[in-house]
Amino acid sequence: MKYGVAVVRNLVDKAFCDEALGEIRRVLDEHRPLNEWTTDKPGVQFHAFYEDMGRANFERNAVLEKIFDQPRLRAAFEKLHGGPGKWDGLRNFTIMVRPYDPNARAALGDIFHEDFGTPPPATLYRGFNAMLLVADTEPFSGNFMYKPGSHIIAQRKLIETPEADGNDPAFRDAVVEGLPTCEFVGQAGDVLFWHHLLYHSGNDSHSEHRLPRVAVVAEVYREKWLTEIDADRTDLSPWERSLAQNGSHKPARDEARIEQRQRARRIANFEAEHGVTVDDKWKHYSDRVE
Ligand SMILES: O=C(O)CCC(=O)C(=O)O
Repeated sequence: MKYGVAVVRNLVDKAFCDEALGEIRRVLDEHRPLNEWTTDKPGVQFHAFYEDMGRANFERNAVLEKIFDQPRLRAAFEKLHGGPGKWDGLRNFTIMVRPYDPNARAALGDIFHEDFGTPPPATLYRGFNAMLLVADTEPFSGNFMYKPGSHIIAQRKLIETPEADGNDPAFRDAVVEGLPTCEFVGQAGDVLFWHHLLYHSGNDSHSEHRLPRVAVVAEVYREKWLTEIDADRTDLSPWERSLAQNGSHKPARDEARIEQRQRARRIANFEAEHGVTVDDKWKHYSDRVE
């Protein structure tokens, strides 16, 4: 809540991490020891798989999707969203690999961003992300870095200036100024959860033992957009509470609108390109608000 991030160690069994790593090797066609991976081969890899057809990508992966079946991780998703049935269970995720870069320095980076995509970012939105490490890392393995507390400052600034671009350098610099930089170093099975307005980045991979960062990042979203937060309620879920750090708030603009338009455009392009009809469910997926 206060930091916009939570790290839970050993949340996912090693057996699944090994299976996921094997599948990532297969997807990347990269079977050498991890410390031989470089930015040339397999290269920095961000490979998304979406059940949600509104993302205009129908690639799925049955092995990696099982991240959503890991019992303790699933229980954490439910707890953060306030109980079973609140989170919609969509299997959207991304493989994120940062292998050793011989030309980089072992250092924390200094450029951070929020992930909302098309500006302006939503002040409330519909969920958060979770990064599972499937292999051990060490400092500067190409790790996730973040500015703790940046989500609160960013939300406050967005409440004051609702049309702002969160990744505009002036906006971004004012958010992260003075905040320390933290790095997610961990072992296979460790998970980091992050708020949608947390400023973050990945460092260049240049660690002592040339260990790459190999992770699967799950989207933990709900279908319905949050349109109001009442900070006085005592039954807010931890996720909702993380959005109430600036007090009660009701955005004046329809924060789902941009996603609805993008969804319609992507699906229309996808249908034209592939000669298929996408199920109506995905066409109206972002229409639901509460
Ligand atoms: O590679 C990383 O850890 C950073 C990931 C990132 O910047 C993102 O998910 O937007």
